[in-house]
Amino acid sequence: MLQQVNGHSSGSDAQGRESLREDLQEFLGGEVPLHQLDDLTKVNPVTLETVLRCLQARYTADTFYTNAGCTLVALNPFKPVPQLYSPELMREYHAAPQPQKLKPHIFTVGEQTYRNVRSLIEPVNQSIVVSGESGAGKTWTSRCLMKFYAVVAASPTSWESHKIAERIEQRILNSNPVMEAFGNACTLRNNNSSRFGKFIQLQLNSLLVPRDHQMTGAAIQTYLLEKTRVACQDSTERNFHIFYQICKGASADERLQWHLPEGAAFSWLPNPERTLEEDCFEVTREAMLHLGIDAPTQNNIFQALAGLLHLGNIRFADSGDEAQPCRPMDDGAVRTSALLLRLPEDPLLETLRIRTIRAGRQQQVFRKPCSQAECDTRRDCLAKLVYARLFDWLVSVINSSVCADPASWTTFIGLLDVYGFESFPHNSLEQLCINYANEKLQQHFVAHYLRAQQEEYAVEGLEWSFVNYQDNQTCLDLIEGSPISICSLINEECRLNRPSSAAQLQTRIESALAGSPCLGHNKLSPEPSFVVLHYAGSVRYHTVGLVEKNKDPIPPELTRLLQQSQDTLLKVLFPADPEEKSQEEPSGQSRAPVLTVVSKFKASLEQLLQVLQATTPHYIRCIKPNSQGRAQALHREEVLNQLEACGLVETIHISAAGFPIRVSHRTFVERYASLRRLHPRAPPDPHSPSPDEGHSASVPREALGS
Ligand code: AD9
Ligand code: MG
Repeated sequence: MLQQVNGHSSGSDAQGRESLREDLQEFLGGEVPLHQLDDLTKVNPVTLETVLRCLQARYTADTFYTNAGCTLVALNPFKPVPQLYSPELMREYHAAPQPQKLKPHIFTVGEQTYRNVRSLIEPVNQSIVVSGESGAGKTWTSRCLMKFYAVVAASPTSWESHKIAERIEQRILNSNPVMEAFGNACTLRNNNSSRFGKFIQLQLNSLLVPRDHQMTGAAIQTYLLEKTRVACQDSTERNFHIFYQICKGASADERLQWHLPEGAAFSWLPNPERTLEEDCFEVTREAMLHLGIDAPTQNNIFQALAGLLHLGNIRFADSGDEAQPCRPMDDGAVRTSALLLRLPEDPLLETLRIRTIRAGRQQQVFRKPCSQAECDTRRDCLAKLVYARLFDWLVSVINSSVCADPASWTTFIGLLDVYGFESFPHNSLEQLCINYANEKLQQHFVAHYLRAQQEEYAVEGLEWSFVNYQDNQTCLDLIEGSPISICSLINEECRLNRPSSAAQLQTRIESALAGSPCLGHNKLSPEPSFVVLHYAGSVRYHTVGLVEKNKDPIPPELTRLLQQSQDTLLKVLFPADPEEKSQEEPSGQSRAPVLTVVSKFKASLEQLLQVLQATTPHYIRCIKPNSQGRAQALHREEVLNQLEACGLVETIHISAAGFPIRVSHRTFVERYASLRRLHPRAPPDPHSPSPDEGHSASVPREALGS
């Protein structure tokens, strides 16, 4: 008999006895202690208050997962609970005849999706949408699920040997530390906050061993990295982890080579004294190595990153004469960054300080010295450009290392882990995009589950009293709708390319969208801003710099400069232009940006949703018990807000009253037609309607037993 783990009895016999005891207790009218209620559909009555009390009782009893009908609620323990994620427990869920009868766990969801893709009845690609606000535990959850599949979907002989780094499962797992080092950072909400969205398709193959799918590869798609963080961090936050890792973990030789002496101060490296678990350079290096990024290439990457840190130390002073370029305040920083990025020093300085413009009929070239602020912007832009290309390149290298040949996989399980809803004292385009993505996912849930299920019952003529839910379509209309929305107004400002102040943008948004109930009132803010009432709370977005960020202009001289680098990595990231196009910036106002940040983001979200819609979705709702990240502390108000925002009570109502199993009529007939031979058909009831092809066979919860 295996150990008792956090209320997880390990044998299915024990589980069965427990469940029988609960049923008996219920039947006899006895109260089941709240912390033992595994499914929130059993809470009576289902209200925000009772659901919260149940979750609170379970949290106090160190029980972190609870079913809520079609979703799983995951409370963040904010402390290590290793026994909850052990390979033994993974195998127990995998081997259980009915994993849903075991204690609620992310492994139940993992196992269910795994069984669904193997199903002979209706094998469909699956997806697991992990949602929740920043710091709620999404990345942790998807990491654990990946480990789960690496264990259960590995080839049977490899269970003992799955530590071998060359194994595909291990390589897929290695993508996590690398992507988190380069794409995560410490924010006010989470020490390891994802600053990019990720959708990973775990590719499975049933060709080798039918009905026993094995993981043969993975494909990773990322969404909008918050690249501004490279050059601009809030004083209480940090840059991407990798910068701290190289500064803290470099060897003495590397320090010399990368010009990173112990204790060196970098303006783009705030709060270096904070030591986080994520500052582990060795883990990143090791994982990169296993993904095929060899030591010289790694060295190249880290040297370029050190170059960016020195670039950030370049400060400019106004020359006092408009015709003269600004002066660098520290020649050393220019020299070192040029050295590390293997760029020619003078052209680097010139590119940062002087704009070249082609204008007039003859397309004459003008050289215009930049103001101090413009020099800073160009310096920041250079760093963002390098970092974003490096990140994309890393993702493509990882993909080429883990992606399976199309012929070697048949189905996939998709794991979605995007940046969670966030609201800071200062919010800009990054938060608008992040919260927009969360609205889209909430809408996917609402459309897929809350609305579609009820509409289907109505079509099928089932007795059903409609459950009201909060539809966030109005908020999405405000953000992305047509013809006028926040996105369209910001895009229009970019297209018109006219000088307009932050205050004007605020006025335009507030007057053009005044009718939307999701646009809040902006009375108290001294700074130009607008307020959006999101499903998860209201957020004030500051309009200063919003249009410029959306344009994300890259002066062509910067790209040209980087193409001159002698560095092997930068040569790959910035290959020389085959056809030397216009070398200079076109005369200022004439050219509008082709695609704005918001437009690109919107298109990538649409694509993601199309993929999700073609799968059977499963939902895990991560809940953050308190905003300080403390163990054993559940703050009622904070949790209530999250429960309310995600419509959990409505979900429970619909799940409790609804039908847990739905199979299309055609599949049902195909699957069970043979039973007719055993039970000859009864004469048809003249009063009952004949089943239609397109209809589904729904099985009531009571008919399924417990
Ligand atoms: V963000 O939207 O990327 O800012 P996430 O991804 O929702 O956010 P994350 O998974 O990073 O949050 O979790 C935040 C922290 O909570 C982790 O760094 C862990 O310290 C902690 N955590 C989360 N889940 C667990 C868990 N199941 N067990 C222990 C956990 N600690
Ligand atoms: Mg995350």
